[in-house]
Amino acid sequence: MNTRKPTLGEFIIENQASFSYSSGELSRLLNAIRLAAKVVNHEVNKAGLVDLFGSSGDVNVQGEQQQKLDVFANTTFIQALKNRNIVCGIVSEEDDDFIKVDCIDNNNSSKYVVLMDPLDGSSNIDVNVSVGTVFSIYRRITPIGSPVEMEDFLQPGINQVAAGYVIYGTSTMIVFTTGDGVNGFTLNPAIGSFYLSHPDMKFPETGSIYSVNEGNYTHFPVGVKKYIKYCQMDEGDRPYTSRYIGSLVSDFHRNMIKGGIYIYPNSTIHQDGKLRLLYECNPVAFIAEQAGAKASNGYQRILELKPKEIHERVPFYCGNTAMVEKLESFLLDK
Ligand code: AHM
Ligand code: MG
Repeated sequence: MNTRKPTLGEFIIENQASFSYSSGELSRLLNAIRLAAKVVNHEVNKAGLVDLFGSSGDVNVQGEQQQKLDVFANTTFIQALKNRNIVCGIVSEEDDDFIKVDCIDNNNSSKYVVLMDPLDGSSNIDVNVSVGTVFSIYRRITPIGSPVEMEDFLQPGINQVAAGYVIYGTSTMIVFTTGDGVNGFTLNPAIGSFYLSHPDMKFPETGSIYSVNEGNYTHFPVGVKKYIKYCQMDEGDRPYTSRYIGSLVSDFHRNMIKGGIYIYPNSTIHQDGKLRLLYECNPVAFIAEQAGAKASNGYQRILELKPKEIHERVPFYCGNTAMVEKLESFLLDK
């Protein structure tokens, strides 16, 4: 029996026929992300040695300090996508406006746009804690061959063709979905290839981890405060365990494997929540649903929200369905 695990490259080729609207372009796009992930991984791993920790001195569109690795990851992913002429537009957390990609070589025939957070959880970089890349892929709405427009990016999450994340952790993984389940690939650094290590990932039936920045507790809506107290109650399978890394990708990834809920509410300090709908919440929500879980803004399904602008923020509750629904019930019961 052949028990060798397929590489990500082999998996993409083998499954190309099952991708929606398959023409090989999505496969090439995923391959570009795979390549950029390897380059960023290499840099993340040696960051402490080559003075990449710390701030670059610039401030991004959200008014946050950009870290050197943020800038490096942003440039790397954008170049990997641009150089291969496989996307017509890109939105990045690090850039104010969307990027129009001119694909002269193939007559501007690309049909995909990519939205991404090139290095999420970057405040964790300096302290050697896991960070991630999050990406979301859509088919454009405007005609192929014309420059992309804002409407190509402001699509609800249900239109996503593929989404995923890279986690630069104790090992480096790419986890993604094309709407046909979730698969995780682990990098073998000695060989430089990603291997299918986590096929058909599913949230466990039940969860007992809640992940939230409790330092902001007093600023949370009453319903969220009540839910946190519920998690801490000594009753039935509770108290739940509290685990919070402060890196969405890492917190979500752990909860998908162990069972739990990720909570980032609106609050008196973050009126609309902190996480970005288009390139943080939507891709994670797509993966969560494909893995049998739920993602909500407290009242509505994340994937059905109609975005108004590219850097829009939204409250985010994501994880085991029963846990998310319990939290929603506390929000409704003021
Ligand atoms: P970033 O995109 O600036 O890195 O911020 C997003 C991160 C998420 O990964 C993480 O879950 C959250 O911000 C942590 O925020 P806080 O420090 O307020 O708990
Ligand atoms: Mg981010």
